[in-house]
Amino acid sequence: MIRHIVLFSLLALPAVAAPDGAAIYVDQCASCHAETRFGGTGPALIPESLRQLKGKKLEDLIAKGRTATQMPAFAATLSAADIAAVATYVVSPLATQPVWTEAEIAATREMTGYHPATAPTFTADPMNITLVVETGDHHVSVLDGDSFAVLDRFATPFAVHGGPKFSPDGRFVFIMSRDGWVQKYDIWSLKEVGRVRAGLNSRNIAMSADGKWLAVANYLPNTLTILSTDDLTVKKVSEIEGRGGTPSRVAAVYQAPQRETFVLALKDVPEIWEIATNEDGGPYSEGLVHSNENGMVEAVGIERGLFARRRIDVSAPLDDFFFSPDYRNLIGTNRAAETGVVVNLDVGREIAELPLPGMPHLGSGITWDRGGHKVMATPHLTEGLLSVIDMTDWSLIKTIKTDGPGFFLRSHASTPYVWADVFTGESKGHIHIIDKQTLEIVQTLIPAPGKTVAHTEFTRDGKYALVSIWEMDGAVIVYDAATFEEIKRLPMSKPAGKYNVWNKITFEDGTSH
Ligand code: DHE
Repeated sequence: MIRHIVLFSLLALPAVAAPDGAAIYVDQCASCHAETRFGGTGPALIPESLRQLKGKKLEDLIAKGRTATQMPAFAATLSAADIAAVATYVVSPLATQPVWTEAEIAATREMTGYHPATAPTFTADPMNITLVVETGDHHVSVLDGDSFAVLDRFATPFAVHGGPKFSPDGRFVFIMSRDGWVQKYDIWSLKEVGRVRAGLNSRNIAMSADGKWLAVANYLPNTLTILSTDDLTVKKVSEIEGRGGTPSRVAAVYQAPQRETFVLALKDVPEIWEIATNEDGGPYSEGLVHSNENGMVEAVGIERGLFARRRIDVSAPLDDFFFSPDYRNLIGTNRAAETGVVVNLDVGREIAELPLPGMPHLGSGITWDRGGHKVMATPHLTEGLLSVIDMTDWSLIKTIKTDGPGFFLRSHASTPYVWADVFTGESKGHIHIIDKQTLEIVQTLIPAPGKTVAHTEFTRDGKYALVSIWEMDGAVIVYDAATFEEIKRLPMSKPAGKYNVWNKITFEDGTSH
């Protein structure tokens, strides 16, 4: 009897409705992140942008806010259930592919109207400027590469990713955020020129060899945006579809300078595209080539002129790649697979396979000369090893065991060493210094035990190596590149990548793309 009464009273209780994440979002979040979730003054809140930030981690961030940003703490305003509901809502996929055409992109373009200087406004060597991307509070510091003085520190869009790209004369730099914003900055004037949102979720950018065009590889929508580097206006937005009409994300785009093309890997279809950036239609003066099922090279679907496209079929979609220094061969990996492939861009087909287990991070691969051969090395994201490959016969020369999985490699023509970081695992923060000829680790630096220490860049002359303590209260450590002696620490907010103007514009041996 009592049981029936209890059951009856429970049934009689008014049902408590589960919190509506979408409604809470509109009420509390949309003013900064936009009703569309594409972002406004705050970043986009879509799964593509949030990546691994979900569940408890995301709920904590909503409850406590994010330091050094405008993101407030919601613990006092929203219940734990409300926070969980809104966290679930923002990681849910968008119902339809978003529209982000030329018109939408053009509407975001903001030029500062600054007055460009006619000569550098500083006495430092403009070719030895190093930019430090500080991801802690979304700024870039402009360093004098000789004195290491900070000449300027400017705000960037939220979450910059990948290497900034410099104009061929080193004066301007273009920076991209994961939310698809592209910012142009004038190094001589130490002033922002403007910005535009070229995509909603973007991978990286590439500059054409003549410096006129900037390609933006997008995941969302499935497009490649081409901007004029002069004034950031949109020149072209290409929908990316494989031969069969399957839409695809662009995994990455790079400039192939000798070929005067952009080369892009498609994430969802087994194709590489090469896009001409000169008026004659790129390196196809002999006609467009393509290898058919029988391995025969044939001319097909000839497109000519600026932005003419060539499709190259590969055996599986590639999500990371690298080039030989002459840009004739592309070395690519599908991270899910255990192998890499070499695609010869001249004949337009795969010519070799490489043994590359452990998620190689080819985007940060580098090359150097060893015993008369060009070799390339790549770190692996899931295993403590570096693969060194002979680029003449594509054989694996050595697998160097490291203290843990690494992310970045750097060297310089005038140093005998490669600097490799350990990014994750128990030994994170170790920096290995590897002899380029013996391929042995000659020293391991542990500058900040227990902290993330990663990414090296050299000064123009290769005399100093700059390494990041990748923490909110981090620093850039300047080392003597010959003695490994620490020269100084420059306090920075989670410094990530560092980019020296000279090393980047001359494609210095030892730097990645
Ligand atoms: Fe990167 C470069 C892809 C995660 C920091 N990263 C690149 C490039 C690619 C790439 C294709 C080369 C672009 C260029 O410079 O033009 N990165 C990827 C991934 O696929 C991956 C593993 C997962 C993802 O979600 O994107 C990934 N990358 C990260 C990070 O988690 C890092 C450590 C922190 C962050 O900013 O997100 C990170 N990636 C970097 C940096 C570079 C980079 C600093 C530029 C390196 C350079 O020296 O040029």
